[in-house]
Amino acid sequence: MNKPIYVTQPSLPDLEEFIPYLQQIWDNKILTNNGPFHQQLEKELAEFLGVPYISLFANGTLALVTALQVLRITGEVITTPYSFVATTHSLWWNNIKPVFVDIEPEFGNLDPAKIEAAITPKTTAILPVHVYGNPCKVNRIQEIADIYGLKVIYDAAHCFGVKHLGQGICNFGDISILSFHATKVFNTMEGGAIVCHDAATKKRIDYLKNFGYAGETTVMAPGINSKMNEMQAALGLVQLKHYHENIEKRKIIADTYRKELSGIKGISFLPIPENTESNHAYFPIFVNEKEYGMSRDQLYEKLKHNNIFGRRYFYPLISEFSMYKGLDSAKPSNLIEANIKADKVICLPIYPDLALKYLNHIVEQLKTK
Ligand code: T4K
Repeated sequence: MNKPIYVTQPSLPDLEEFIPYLQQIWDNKILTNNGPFHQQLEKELAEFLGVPYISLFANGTLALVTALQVLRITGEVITTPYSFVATTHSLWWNNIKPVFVDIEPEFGNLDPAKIEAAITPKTTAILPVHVYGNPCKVNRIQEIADIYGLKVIYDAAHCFGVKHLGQGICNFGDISILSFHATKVFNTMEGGAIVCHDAATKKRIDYLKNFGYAGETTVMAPGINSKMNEMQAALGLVQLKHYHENIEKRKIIADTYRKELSGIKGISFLPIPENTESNHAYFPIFVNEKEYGMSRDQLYEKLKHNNIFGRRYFYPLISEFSMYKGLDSAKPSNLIEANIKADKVICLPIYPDLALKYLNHIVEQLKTK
């Protein structure tokens, strides 16, 4: 195959479908600051995701940073090392100490059984990630948070559209954040959102993303500028119309991988979580070197050599980066399961327009050594 196959490729609507929206922006000259498309997208997304309140952001990272601020989180926060760096960076930007806790082996999410041992008098919140879009053990995490009086902020960056236990996944915890980055199942090129449960919190989030302005002459906090602009919001409105067809196409690819890879010794993949409507955002496989006869990195390089650019999400662990490595909780002996997953994972290409011939090529490469 001459064409490189990347881990993902953004879905975009036909340009003709987007042009009338651009025309409207050009005509009314409202480019940002809670314009009409921004308001419309917030309304449509709240309905679509089955959540009470949503506030749009320029990206998921700024949504995370702001989520911590709106809840006035300080001190120490319990989180997972098995994620994208933005999760922990959001704590750093708020001068909060991350406390890494290991993951459970089944889905790779924060292990509730290990949370309590990491709670100290300085702990104010738990920041779990629904990694690859698979739900954390939300009820157990909430029970712990309730006992210790902690807030729960979910990094749901991978979770657009996921339903769990009969409701939108972002209904769990005190706040959830979403990412609409180009590489996500729903993209506004760059973009993100905070989901919260009450109007007062939504109002304060809206202040914080606009420099802290609470009216023309009042500034309630040193807020930042993290608003979504009208072009992004307009694209979101068009993208939403294609969401279901895109997820259907992703499901066909995920099902094919499951069927074709199930017989390969030494390659495993995650089960479909119970009570969950998945968005098939990622397709991680885990390589057992002894059984497969090739290490994860050898396979990764071999795939690259054959123009297949999978990604090792999430290797290295966040706890391995120099700014976090010195923390007590970053020691590998504290993060055994996370290290196991990080050392074995490759995320295979999955996106709606991945053609069958390319999918077959990927499967073929995995089957032949
Ligand atoms: N929390 C979690 C758990 C996250 O995973 C993320 C982001 C965040 C928070 C923060 O949300 P944002 O602030 O990003 O909204 C990518 C993304 O940049 C990042 O958004 C994402 N997680 C992370 C898991 O993946 P890279 O460095 O791997 O992206 P990149 O540019 O190498 O893209 C991967 C492949 O996708 C490329 O090889 C080709 C393809 N691609 C990418 C882009 C950007 C395209 O075809 N077109 C494109 O425009 O981080």
